[in-house]
This record gives sequence, structure tokens and C-alpha cells, in this order.
Amino acid sequence: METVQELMRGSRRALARLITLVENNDPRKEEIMERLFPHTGKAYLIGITGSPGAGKSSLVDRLLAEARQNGSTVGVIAVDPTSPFTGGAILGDRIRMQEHALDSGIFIRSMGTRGSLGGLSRAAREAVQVMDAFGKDLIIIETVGVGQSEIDIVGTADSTVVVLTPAGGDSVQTIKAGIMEIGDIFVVNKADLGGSERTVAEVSMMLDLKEEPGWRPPVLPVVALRGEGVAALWQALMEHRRYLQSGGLFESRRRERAGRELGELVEFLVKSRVWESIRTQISLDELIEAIALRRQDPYSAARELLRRINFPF
Ligand SMILES: Nc1nc2c(ncn2[C@@H]2O[C@H](COP(=O)(O)OP(=O)(O)O)[C@@H](O)[C@H]2O)c(=O)[nH]1
Ligand SMILES: [Mg+2]
Repeated sequence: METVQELMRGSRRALARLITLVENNDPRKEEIMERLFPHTGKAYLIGITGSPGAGKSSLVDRLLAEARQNGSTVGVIAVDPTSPFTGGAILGDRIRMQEHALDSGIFIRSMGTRGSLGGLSRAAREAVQVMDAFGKDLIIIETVGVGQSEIDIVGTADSTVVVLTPAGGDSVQTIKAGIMEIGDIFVVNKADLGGSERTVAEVSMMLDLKEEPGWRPPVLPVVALRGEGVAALWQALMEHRRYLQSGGLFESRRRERAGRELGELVEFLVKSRVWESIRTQISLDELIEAIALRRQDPYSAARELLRRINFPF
């Protein structure tokens, strides 16, 4: 495919177009992903998650500057299904990150509800693959830490940063358990508002309760608005990266991820192909009517459908 060749030659337009194709579940997507795969696996993936308004985008904005100073090229995928803006455009992010848009070492992409068509987490993961193949050194995925799909998205990152705000806004008790578990680094943003020491202490205490050997996530006060504490966050990220790579955890995490991805893909392929096969071969109206009128139960109806398309078991 021509666009893939253009991508390999460094075309940003091709990058944008390919992400749109995967986001829209284009029929050529599988072929695209297959062709890109040999060129992936080199980028380091950083997940940033937290409640809406915690300051994730502001932090990403600052991290971009830090990463560029350190000579890394960066791709950003901002996933915000809660965004009221349609078409995947997250206006605030666009405006704030505008100055970076002129930097060819940075590529920013927002994904809204549009990507949810074929599963938001899969769309985001595929967008990561495209940026990876393009050659970005770092890929930052910003997600709102609200639902399972967001947790799934950051679950694919090598290092995950959980952004909290001082107690009052985000009391530690209300932090979702799943979120606490995925954090490799905790940021208490808006430290200028006061109360951050308490939140840092509370989160640190929670982390110490776990008594797990290995990496102890640092808890860092940050003022994203002014860039304070961002250099320390960058250092912590690089330290975590070294930690993963020196202990062999990097490979084992990626292997785990590969297994998960394979399982999800099989599930997706079976689901979409079986369903398509059923819909194109069989008119479902009668069966649905029969179930609605309680003349047939949905269990036997589902089994009957699979039999009729010769599903092998
Ligand atoms: N006081 C204060 N406000 C901040 C800070 N960081 C971000 N904000 C503000 O918090 C609001 C939400 O920030 P944003 O980055 O869009 O949060 P996101 O929804 O998590 O991406 C914006 O009005 C920011 O200006 C900070 O360090 N201190
Ligand atoms: Mg944001």
C-alpha cells in the first residue's frame, strides 16, 4: 500500500492518514497492520491517566518539552471519550499543544468517541503501532482514568503515570483500586493549590502497605501549569525504564502484552467474522421475534445460528 511506503519515508501526512484508517476500522486495516508490524517494537510507551481535569494534558505538554530537550521524538495519543467535541478533536488539547505542532519531532493525535466504533482501546493501540513504525522514540498515551477500556489502554504502556490532585478534589479513598495498581509513578499535580503534602503522604502510605518487592512507585508533587516537578518526573520515567530493562521485566511485560493482544485479536476476529457470516446468510427477524414472544429461548437460538453457518464447534 502506497501510504505505508510514504510512512516509512517519514511522511507526516501518511502518518495522519493511516491513523484515521485504523481508527475507522477500514477494510485495509489488517493488511496495513501486518505490513507495519516488522517496523514496530522500538518506541517506549508512556501512559498518563487520571480524572478529567487533573491536569494530564498540561503535564503532557510539559513532558513534550522535556523529551525534546533530551533528544527524543514523541508521538502523543490523547484519548478522551468524555470529550464533548465530536470527530475526535479535543479542542483544549489542540490549543495548548499548538506550539508543539510546528515541531516535526512531535506528532499529536486526539481520539474521541469516534474510535469507539471498533473498540477505543484497540484503536488507540493500533495508533500507537502506526506511530511506532513511523519511528517515534517515545509515545505518550493520555487517557481519562474512568472506565475499564481506559485502564486497558494504559495497560499497554511500558511506564504508567497516574495523575492525582490534592485531597478535596481527588480524595485518596475515591481513587479507583484498578488505577492504584497500574501506576508506576504517581504525580500529585496542582501542588500550588495546597494540601498536596497530605495527598503525597496518603498515597505513599497506601503504596507502602502493599509491601511488594521490586519497584516502589515514587509519588511526586508537580505544578504542571508552571512546569515545576516535571524534570523530576522525567527522571523518574527514565529510572523506571532502566529498572524494567535491567531486570528483564521489560521483555516479560511485553510478552504478557503480546499474549493479551493475541487473545483479544482472536476474540475480535471470531466475533466479527461469525457475526458477519450470520448476518449475510440468515435473516434474523423471525428468530428475534420468536425470542421476543418467548417461543424460543436465546440460548438454543444462538446455537442454531452457529450450526447454520457451519461453525465448527
Ligand atoms: N492550579 C493549577 N491548575 C492546573 C495545573 N495543571 C493544570 N491545571 C488546570 O487544570 C485544568 C485542567 O487541565 P488539563 O490539563 O486540561 O487536565 P486533563 O483533563 O487531565 O487533561 C486546566 O484549567 C489547567 O489549566 C496546576 O499545576 N495547577
Ligand atoms: Mg486532557
